[in-house]
Amino acid sequence: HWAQNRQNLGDPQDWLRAENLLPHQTVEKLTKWTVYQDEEHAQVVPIHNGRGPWESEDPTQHMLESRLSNTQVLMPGNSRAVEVDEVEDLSQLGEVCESSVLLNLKKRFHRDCIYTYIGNMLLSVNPFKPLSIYTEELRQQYQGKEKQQNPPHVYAIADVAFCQSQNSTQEQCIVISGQSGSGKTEAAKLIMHYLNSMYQGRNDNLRQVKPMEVLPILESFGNAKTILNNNSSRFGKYLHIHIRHGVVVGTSLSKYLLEKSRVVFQANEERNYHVFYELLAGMNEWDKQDLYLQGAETYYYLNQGRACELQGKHDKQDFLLLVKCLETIGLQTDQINTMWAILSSILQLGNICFSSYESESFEVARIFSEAEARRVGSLLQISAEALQTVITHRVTETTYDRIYCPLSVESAIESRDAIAKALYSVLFDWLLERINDWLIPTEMDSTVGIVDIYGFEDLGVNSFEQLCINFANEQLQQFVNKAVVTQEQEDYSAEKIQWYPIALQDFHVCLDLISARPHGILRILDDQTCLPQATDHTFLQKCHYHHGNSPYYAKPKIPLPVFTIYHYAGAVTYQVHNFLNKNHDQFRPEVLELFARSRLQMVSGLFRKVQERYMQQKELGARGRGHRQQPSTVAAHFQQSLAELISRLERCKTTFIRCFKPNYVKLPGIFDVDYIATQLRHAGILETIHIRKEGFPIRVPFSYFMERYGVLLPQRLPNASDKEQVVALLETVGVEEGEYQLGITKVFMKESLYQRVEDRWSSTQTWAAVTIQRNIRGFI
Ligand code: AOV
Ligand code: MG
Repeated sequence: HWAQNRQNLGDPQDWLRAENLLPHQTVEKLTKWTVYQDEEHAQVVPIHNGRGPWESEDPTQHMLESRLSNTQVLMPGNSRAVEVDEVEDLSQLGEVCESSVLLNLKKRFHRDCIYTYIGNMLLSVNPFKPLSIYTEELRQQYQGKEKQQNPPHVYAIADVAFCQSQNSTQEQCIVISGQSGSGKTEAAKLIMHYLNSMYQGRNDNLRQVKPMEVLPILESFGNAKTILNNNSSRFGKYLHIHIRHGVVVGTSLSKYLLEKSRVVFQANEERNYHVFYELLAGMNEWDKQDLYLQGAETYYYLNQGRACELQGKHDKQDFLLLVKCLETIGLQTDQINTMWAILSSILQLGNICFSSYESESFEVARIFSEAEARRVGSLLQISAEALQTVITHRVTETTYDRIYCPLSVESAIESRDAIAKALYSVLFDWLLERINDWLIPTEMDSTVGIVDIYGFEDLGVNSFEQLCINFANEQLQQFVNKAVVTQEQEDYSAEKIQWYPIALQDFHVCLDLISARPHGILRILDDQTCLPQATDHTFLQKCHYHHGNSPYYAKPKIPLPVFTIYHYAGAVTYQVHNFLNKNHDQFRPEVLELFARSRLQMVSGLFRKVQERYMQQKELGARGRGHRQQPSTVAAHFQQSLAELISRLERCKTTFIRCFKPNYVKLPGIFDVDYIATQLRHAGILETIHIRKEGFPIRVPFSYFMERYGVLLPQRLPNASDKEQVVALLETVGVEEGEYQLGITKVFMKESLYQRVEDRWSSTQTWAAVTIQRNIRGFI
């Protein structure tokens, strides 16, 4: 009310006092105000002790909140509400230091402005609450606009990538990084949603493929609760949005290393993949009986973390959605039923227990109760006896015969778990193939890629998978650091402007520690995996031997089977138990054979395919004998796929989104300064700002510059180019030496000059976000 009628109502404080809206003391404390205003709405927001009005411990603030709740709440897009000491692009900060960056991010976070730029990079702070900044209206506001025209948003990044894909032959890619739970997957979904809704084809003859419909499938099968994130991605993905003639025509996706061990083991307070709990919560009792299914707590593979229930997640509804999405991608009822049968079989396998008996002076395993194996036999239409034999025996093939060697209880448990993991991973790969079949269009002329891998993590128990995940993050961060410098260089070179780069942190020593030939940790692991007599212990000893003196490596102080690596984002201690086993992870031929003989067509088909691949690998191995070639282990495969990812990214035009997690407790409204400061350091954010700032951080195309600021030029110069007009305009505003340079298509400015231009422009506007202070009332 005051803002709309401010000329008549005088000082906002006087007005509040007169209206008796707030207690007297509160009014006294409120000395600084921000007025948000656009053509239709106005809102006065007091800034109280540097906080927004919504998250103060001061109870009077809540009264204020309820008083203000009837007014228009400001969203990015309603107007440009930037406070005097707050910037939308960190390279515009007057003084760049950790505190100024933190303060800026914090102020914005408390105003629900979670996005901030550093040049072309977007920083995003996870709000841990739904925000209304993802509306259709807002999407339209970003479509086809210059980045500077709107407040920072993930939509702007998506739109720029899309537009560039139309104007350049180079593949575009948005790389999202940040630690576990920082919001990468949510950002990827928002980008997908934006591109699909804003650039959807309207051709009724074409099958309308809605890529968003595959996301619930991917999340059910590929995400799980960890201690760091209730919906943590347990596989890396590279999404490709396919575009033809300027409209999105499909999507495809590549995956990186699924965390298989979660199928059989979960640490405390963690869960298995969502799909298991969804199935048990959502399926009707009748069907569950047919699948021999009971409550989640009864299954060893689901109850180890003691967290079967996940607060805030509606497993039952999610199951119904999952089924709908599976039908949408064209799966037949019998295929879906077979999927449930496979999942139930995995749960049955987990409940198989063993007792031991003595055979030829060895303690060997015997299956305690046959019920579970019989259920798997009936569910997957395989021989229950043969299943029991492969679980409790190792089979060796000779030219004439097969020798069955009984296993110890420990080995039988491993054998049982390996079968469960194989079933899950084969099913997961098959689903991805089906999804890709459904999504991939026949023709396209350009793509926008989105890279969303698992974030850096330090869990309660860190194992082989965490080492791979953290290694991937380290490598990706190395790529980001290099690319930030290169992109700046390119920008200056393209516009023929002289620039001397600053180097960003180089992680190659730590990367070498993990993966260099011949003694990187993963290389030692590969060598050991191929040696029959090697164990997790011999692997650890070799690591200690080769890296004991490295500053990035630490042996345990007491003799525990662990080692520590000082990653770019912190020290992580890895338990070596099962490293060799997890790295080997080959399907045993007798297991493949058993399932390939299933009378269920889908199961036999799945395993026959794996069998063929296995035979091909074996042949290749036999032919390559004598040559030193890459061992076929999980680590080797993972390193190779990462190297391919990085070299693909090197060919792309990349844009970066860096996500931050504001607190450990995953709650809204808490900005843990120390926690974010650590993440800023790890991501090299200060250096990135410096790189941008030391040069000319503001780069505006001549035409857009004139379009926006043209009003500042008293008279347009006749027959002058945009470039000449820009020079004339800048002279009018007043420039100091070295404050700007002219490129071929853009003007490059220092922040100080840009501020002067922007201030001049703002004062000419009748409606703009105007920030006022009590003592400068005369200004408005
Ligand atoms: P991640 O992908 O970075 O972690 P997510 O994208 O799964 O993290 O985000 C974690 C949770 O934070 C989500 O489930 C949401 O509850 C919340 N969240 C994230 N971004 C937003 C947003 N923009 N608005 C509202 N809530 C959000 V991992 O997959 O663990 O590395 O492996
Ligand atoms: Mg994720």
